[in-house]
Formats: sequence, C-alpha cells, structure tokens
Amino acid sequence: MIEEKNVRILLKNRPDGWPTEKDFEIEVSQIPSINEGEILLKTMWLSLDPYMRGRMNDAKSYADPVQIGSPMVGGAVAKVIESRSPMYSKNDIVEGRIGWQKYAVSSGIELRTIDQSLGPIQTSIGILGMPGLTAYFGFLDVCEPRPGDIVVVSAASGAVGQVVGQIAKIMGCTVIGTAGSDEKISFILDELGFDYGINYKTENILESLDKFCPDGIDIYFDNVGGELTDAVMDRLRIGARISVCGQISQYNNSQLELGPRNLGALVRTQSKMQGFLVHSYSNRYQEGLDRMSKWIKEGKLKYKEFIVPGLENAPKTFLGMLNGENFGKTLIKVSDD
Ligand code: NAP
Ligand code: FER
Repeated sequence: MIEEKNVRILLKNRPDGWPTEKDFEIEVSQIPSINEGEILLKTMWLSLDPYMRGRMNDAKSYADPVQIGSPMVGGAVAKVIESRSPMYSKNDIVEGRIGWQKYAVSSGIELRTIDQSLGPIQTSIGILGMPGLTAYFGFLDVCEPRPGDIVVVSAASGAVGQVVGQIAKIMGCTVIGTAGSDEKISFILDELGFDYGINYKTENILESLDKFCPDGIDIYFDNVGGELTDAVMDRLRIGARISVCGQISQYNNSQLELGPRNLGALVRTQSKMQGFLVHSYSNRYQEGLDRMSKWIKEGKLKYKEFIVPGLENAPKTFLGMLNGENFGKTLIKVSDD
C-alpha cells in the first residue's frame, strides 16, 4: 500500500508582473499530527481567486502577504478527519482559510461548519461563499438597483460577475455583460439570461455600448478596471452608481496603468463610485446566503464551475483563472473525502 503524504503548494518567488508556475513549489511531506485543542483537516475543495495574486506581493494591503516558503492562502472546504477539539467532531465538513494544502492542522477558530442543506459543499466557497456574497452585497448594497436600470458588469462569466448579472435580472434591470470569448458571451446570454454581451477582446466597446444602451448606463459593477472601465465611464447616465469590486486588468502590471482619468464623468453625471470589501458585510452574510440559496432552489440563480482535479494543478489553474482561460468559478477538487 502506498503511504498517503501531505502535499502543500508554497510561494517560492514574488513575481514581478505575470506569475509563472516557477513561482510556486510543490512540497510533499508527512501528514502532520495534532495537539490537544486542534483538528486535522483533509481538504476536499480549494477555491482559486484573483485576490491571491495580491498576496504574492510584498505590499501593504488589507491583508498580509504570503511569506516566501509558506503555503499559498486560500478558502477551502475540508473534512475533519481527527479532532482533539470540543468544537468539531470527526467527519464534520468545514469551510475557511485553509490554504493550498491537502492536510492542515487548525485550531478551528476561523472555520465555519457548512450547512449542507443549502447546496453542494463546494458552493460554500463559490456562489454561497466569498464570491457570491461579494456579488450580492457589492451589487445590492453599493449599486442600489431599481427596476429598469441599465446595468453593465465586467468579467461577466466569472465567479462574481455571473452572480451579479443574474441578481440584476431578478431585480428587473437590463443587463449587459462583458467577457473575453464568444463562448462566454453565448453562455451569459443563453444560459444566464443577460440581455446583451460584449466580447471586449474583439469588439469596439464604445460602439457596442452605444448599440445596446444608447441612453447610457445606470450601474457599472467593475471587476476589471483599465480600458474597459474607461469606456463605460464615458457612457454614464445622470445619477449612476459604480461599484468598484476589483481591477483584475491591473493585478499583473508592475506599474499601474494610467487611464484617461475620466473622473469628470462623475461630476457631469453626479454619479457615485464606491469601492468595497466583502468582509465588511460579514454581519449580514446569513441574509445573503438565505436569499441566494432560495433563488438557486427556485431556479432563478444558476452557477457555472470550472473544476480541475488535483492540488498539484493549482498553480497552472490559478494562472488560467487570471488570464481568462478558465470559464466559471475556478475550483480545485483536492480529494473525494
Ligand atoms: P473570475 O471572474 O472568476 O476570474 C477572473 C476573470 O477576469 C478572468 O477569467 C478573465 O475573464 C477576466 N479578466 C482577466 N484579465 C482581464 C482584463 N485585462 N480585462 C478584462 N477582464 C479580465 O474572478 P472573480 O473571482 O469573479 O473576481 C472578479 C473580480 O472581483 C476580481 O477583480 C476580484 O479581485 C474581485 N473581487 C473583489 C472582492 C471584494 O471584496 N472587493 C471579493 C472577491 C472578488 P475574461 O475571459 O472575461 O477576460
Ligand atoms: C475578503 C475581502 C476581499 C476576501 C477576499 C477579498 C478572501 C477579495 C478582494 C479582491 O479580490 O479584490 O475578505 O477574503
């Protein structure tokens, strides 16, 4: 019988610009043992998200960088396989910041037990977890949608964007999504019910916006920044609301791109632009989970996952999420139990 080992993915180098697989190290080691008060976790699902690129930098941010030689950070779903803690029992399924590792020791403090009645367990790090809650609060709270509003959402087929567009439809808005391939555009139109889609890689964005929303835009949910955002800013309506969720077009730039500085558009249209972080809504997460799980059960909210088996595939799958190769919420299936 082959003895089971631990696998951890460590940060090896801090990338300057686009990361490569060489910036990560796959370490095989003994499965750790636990002390009194601790639990041993076996990871089942790992979420790969854009914010992880920021943690590879040695930069001051809202969260500390990953140290060289330490496992990459990441939200994961795991099974408790041994417990010496009164808080958890063997076989509990939990979610939390477990990192890119197959086995992990935890005090259990920052974990939550998953409510398995809400959906498949991996949704707790997807639509019913951090990305879904980002969409829910970043759209409903920051953008204050009204029926009939014209909404643009960028990275529209991704983990956050696909949820934003569907919630906008539930709220009675007209929704335009942007994405980087015709296949992704067909998906948001045909499967998710968006009204219009723009392939930002092949279309002239301003011309397409003028075609689909000749009277302008009420809400922009910005996942990407850069030239796409410059174009949308040029077509705002009076009283528009812009939720700045992320700026993925900038995450691999060594130097921040300077745009056309179109903030005059905010003055002319008396619009509101607001950045936000999902964790600032943590005291309201239950509200978001209850409403979204109800919409899923009613068939009003769908989700597309991009699943790759094997923790050793995390580095290249992470790069595929950043560069748009992946399609849907990116997940690594680490183990079956
Ligand atoms: P995702 O959309 O599943 O994956 C990222 C996608 O971004 C890529 O697949 C790619 O799709 C698109 N993209 C990459 N480079 C681009 C570029 N230069 N221009 C336009 N699109 C580009 O990721 P996610 O998890 O849903 O995250 C979306 C955004 O939300 C990110 O900016 C993330 O940092 C942010 N976020 C913020 C919070 C918060 O609390 N504020 C929380 C979670 C996530 P295409 O094929 O369409 O290019
Ligand atoms: C969080 C707040 C924000 C978090 C992730 C983000 C993992 C992501 C931010 C971004 O991608 O810009 O608590 O938890």
